[in-house]
Amino acid sequence: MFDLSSLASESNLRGEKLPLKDAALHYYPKFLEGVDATEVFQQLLHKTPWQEDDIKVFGKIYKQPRLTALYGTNSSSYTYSGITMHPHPFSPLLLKMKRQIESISQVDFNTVLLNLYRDGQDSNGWHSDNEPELGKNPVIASLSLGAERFFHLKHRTDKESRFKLLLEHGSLLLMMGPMQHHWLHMLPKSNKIKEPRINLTFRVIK
Ligand SMILES: O=C(O)CCC(=O)C(=O)O
Repeated sequence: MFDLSSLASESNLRGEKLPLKDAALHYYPKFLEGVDATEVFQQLLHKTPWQEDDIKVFGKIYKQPRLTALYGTNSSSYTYSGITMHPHPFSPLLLKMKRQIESISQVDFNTVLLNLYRDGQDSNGWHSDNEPELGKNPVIASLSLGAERFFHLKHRTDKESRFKLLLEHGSLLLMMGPMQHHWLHMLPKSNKIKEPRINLTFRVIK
């Protein structure tokens, strides 16, 4: 097991509040730095039991354009976009990251959803994390590893309010407040990206 000690340094905890109305969004570009981020990425890439699910779009069945895995501190399942996932028990590495993220967010997470975007052809369509089991105004902590990808946001009712953020290797994005109620987010395809990216979203499933 390697050491995530760089997390303790102050520079890693320096974040910025992003100027979004009807939301609280904080970005920590160097939450995991250099070697640590790369080692965590490699371990997750090779040791995670990735699953490939089918999704139904307008009555037709497609492969979901990414691989996923769910981990939980209890056995509560999580259902989104018609897919019900059953959690694996947290690994020591995921538990360590959960604790470090909790020290910033002050929220005790019980679930983490991992997404593997194998290359730029994998993506995540417009949605918000507003499933009933997440409760009102959920705090969602999103850790990015591997290839940098753009994260797009659009307000549900104010069509002028759009935002785009480059999620860097080792960065942490905290989504809080009424954000999931007012905003949709997505990760578009990109022909330029040939490398994989892993995203972890820590959540509280009630
Ligand atoms: O990959 C990302 O950064 C976004 C993931 C996401 O939106 C989700 O898992 O709900």
